[in-house]
Amino acid sequence: MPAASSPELFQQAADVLRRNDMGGWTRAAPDLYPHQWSWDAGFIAIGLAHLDTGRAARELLGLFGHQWKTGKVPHIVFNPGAPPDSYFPGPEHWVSAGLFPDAPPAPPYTSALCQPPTHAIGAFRIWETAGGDEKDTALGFLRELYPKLLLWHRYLATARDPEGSGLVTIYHPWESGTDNSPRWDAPLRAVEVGDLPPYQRRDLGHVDEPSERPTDDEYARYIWLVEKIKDARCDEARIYGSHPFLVKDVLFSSILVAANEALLEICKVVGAGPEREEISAWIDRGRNALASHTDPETNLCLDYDVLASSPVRARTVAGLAPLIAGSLDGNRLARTLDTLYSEVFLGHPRMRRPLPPSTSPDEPGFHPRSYWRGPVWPVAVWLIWWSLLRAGEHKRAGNLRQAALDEFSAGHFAEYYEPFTGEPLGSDDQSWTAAVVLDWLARGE
Ligand code: 9WN
Repeated sequence: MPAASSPELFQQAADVLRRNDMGGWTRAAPDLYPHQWSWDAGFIAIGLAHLDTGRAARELLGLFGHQWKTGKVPHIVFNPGAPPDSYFPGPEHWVSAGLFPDAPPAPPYTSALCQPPTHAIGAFRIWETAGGDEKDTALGFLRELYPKLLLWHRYLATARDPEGSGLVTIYHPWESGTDNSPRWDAPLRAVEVGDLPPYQRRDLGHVDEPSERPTDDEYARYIWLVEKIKDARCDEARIYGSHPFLVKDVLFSSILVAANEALLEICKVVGAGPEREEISAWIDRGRNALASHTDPETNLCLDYDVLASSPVRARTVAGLAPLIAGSLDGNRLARTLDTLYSEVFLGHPRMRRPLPPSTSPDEPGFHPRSYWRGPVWPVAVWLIWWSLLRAGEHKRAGNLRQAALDEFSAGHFAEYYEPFTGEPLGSDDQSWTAAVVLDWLARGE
């Protein structure tokens, strides 16, 4: 397909979101992902904000309607209308309300995991984007969502960080959103898989080649971890005491810092006061922790395997977490930018365009077609672009945006792209890809 002009591309992206609109919420993709995913919804709201403030607001309010008693926002809200064999593990596998005392009591069911908290970022963008008559709608929305966002962030700062370290602990690679990244290879290898009920993967039916998706061995571990969480009835303390996968995720944690900054902005808009100190303390703690988990040799921020008591050495886009968390001093910003533009990432000689690959091509676990092991993910590019803007790096941000639009303008709105050839991979018409393209086009910088 030839590259579309900006107005055409805007229209095509808007059409993807309309086609994926299931009536007030957006499926992540037409076939592969027929449900609502949590961190996707944050990005989708950013795209929808350019089309319809009220609809963008509903995307997040709807998701938060399924928030657990603990404050957790579930990683998937299952679409009761999706065919039972369309996604695995589906609602019948999780049976959340029956098993988990903290889950919402009635269907639609949810998974028991969570994902990075993009929601406050999306919510504040809805406010920033709304103009004229829509400002009142946006204000009403922020007032309604704010207490739910606060509970969600408090859950992450406490249940998911009982050590008060400033870093969020994940229980499953799916919680990171970067499922089969080499970041998880070592901690997953240490998981001993026991007897599993028979299951059939559904994802492989929706891609051209199995190598674009995680392997069967990874899936067995994913499903085993789900079983362990079900055994613990998703009781956070029990999980912390017995679960075979507990990792401090620096990318998740950096998104939480950025989301807490957005939450402080929302506090100002809605006139909330007393919690501001608490939120500011979370931000400081998060930034300090990310600084102390940055490897001086590679200048990459490293996840921390709680059970092995060791950093996880993998060169992935997550290593740039401190840039996403923001407020780096001049020296650290310069070093982080050097890393981003070095041959390890954007400047790698084989990269088709200067875009950050999910995993460095120099990393032994790199695979150019396999999901989070190398392909370029538009949403990860958006996060880096947005972080550059927040850091005042407007020229770099502009160049990145242009490279992204050049790469993603052929109308596929693919889930991810081969880094050396630009071939679209995974699902087409992925909602969050359309959403970030809309944002790039609408922002124009
Ligand atoms: C598991 C929906 C989700 C994204 C994740 C991406 C992929 C699911 C899967 O799709 O994960 O949650 O079945 O592979 O890795 O980031 O939220 O788009």
